[in-house]
Amino acid sequence: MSAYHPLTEEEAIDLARTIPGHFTEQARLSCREIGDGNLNLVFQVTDESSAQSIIIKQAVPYAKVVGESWPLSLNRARIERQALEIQHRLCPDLVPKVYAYSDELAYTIMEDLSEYTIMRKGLIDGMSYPRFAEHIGRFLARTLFYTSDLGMNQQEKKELAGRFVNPDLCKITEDLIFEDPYRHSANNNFPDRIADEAEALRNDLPLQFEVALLREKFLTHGQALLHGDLHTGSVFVTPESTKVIDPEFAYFGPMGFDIGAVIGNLLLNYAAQPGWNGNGEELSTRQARLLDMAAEVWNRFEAEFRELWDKDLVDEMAKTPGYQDYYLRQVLRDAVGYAGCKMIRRIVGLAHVADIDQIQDERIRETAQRQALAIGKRLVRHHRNVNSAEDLLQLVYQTTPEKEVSL
Ligand code: SR1
Ligand code: MG
Repeated sequence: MSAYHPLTEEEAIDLARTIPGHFTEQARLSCREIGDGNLNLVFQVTDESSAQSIIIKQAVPYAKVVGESWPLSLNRARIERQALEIQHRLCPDLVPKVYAYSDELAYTIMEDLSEYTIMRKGLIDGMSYPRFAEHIGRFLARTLFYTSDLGMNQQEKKELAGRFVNPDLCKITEDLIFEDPYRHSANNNFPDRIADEAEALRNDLPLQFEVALLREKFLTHGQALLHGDLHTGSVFVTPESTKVIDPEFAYFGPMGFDIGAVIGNLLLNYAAQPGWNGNGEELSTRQARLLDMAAEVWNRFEAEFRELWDKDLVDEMAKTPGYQDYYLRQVLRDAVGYAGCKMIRRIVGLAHVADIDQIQDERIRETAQRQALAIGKRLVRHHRNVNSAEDLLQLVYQTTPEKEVSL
């Protein structure tokens, strides 16, 4: 019989004491369950005198956001832990360290990041993160390159991919991102005020054609080990430092999916900013900063990825002239398409974002929802024609009438 059960706070404290080099035997430890995500329990165990703390993250056998009617495999805790270990090996300064784990109890004990802020919250508050694009560009380039057929032994890659078969979590993405928003679905969640937008999505066959192409790539294109859910709630930041957490959706998929997740979430915050700042000048500054950041994420990723390719390529055929440019152009186009899909799902699908939903004024919130949908749809529609980060920005400008520019 399985020993699995949800941990109590007392058990979490007992576990924390077993981690070597953290707490003295006399330490007075306290524990809080701080999980506010959709899927897991998160215990923070703190030594009251030294304020040292660690995190114990435990999966529950269902989607917390919905309840026990939506069962989910506990295997995702093992997948998340192994993804964290790989990502930490490739980017030690950008990923929390794993101290211990139990696959049976589906928990991972890891470094606490209590001095950091969840990026989504920081962006809502108008904070600036000048190092973020450089950090996430490096995270994306290194994790995607070194787990792809370009950067790792191709037989070993197939073995590794076998350990990251993640059907339950992929199914969430396949349904919530690539299907529900375009159908009548009990999972969907949007206010009556934008029911016209949801209806338009259901009737927009050219848009659905583009989504079908992106969905097919998500289903079949095992290009590299993805984080799988790289939104701004999966990133802890300070102005100087960045840490990527929560890779439980990890699987081998198209690189553009991770890059698009980052860009789409920056653009969701861009669309939401009028709800967080009425001051015209400050609003323009924040929005310009977000657009610069979105473009820089791609530019930093691309520059670093090209460097790794030139230095550490293992695939002889990939040295063929022109192939690197072609490959990266496809990744950019995928990223733009996935960014758009991610924006659309956060407005009409099951799981939303605080950037938009917590805007107090109903009319400003509605405008932000419509703006996010307009950007998302435009990115999806035109993703196959994009050739640069500048083209991505042009698509965003085209959804703002006074900034209309032709692509
Ligand atoms: C049922 S889980 C809903 C969403 O939360 C996660 O963060 C993923 O984005 C997922 O789609
Ligand atoms: Mg998560």
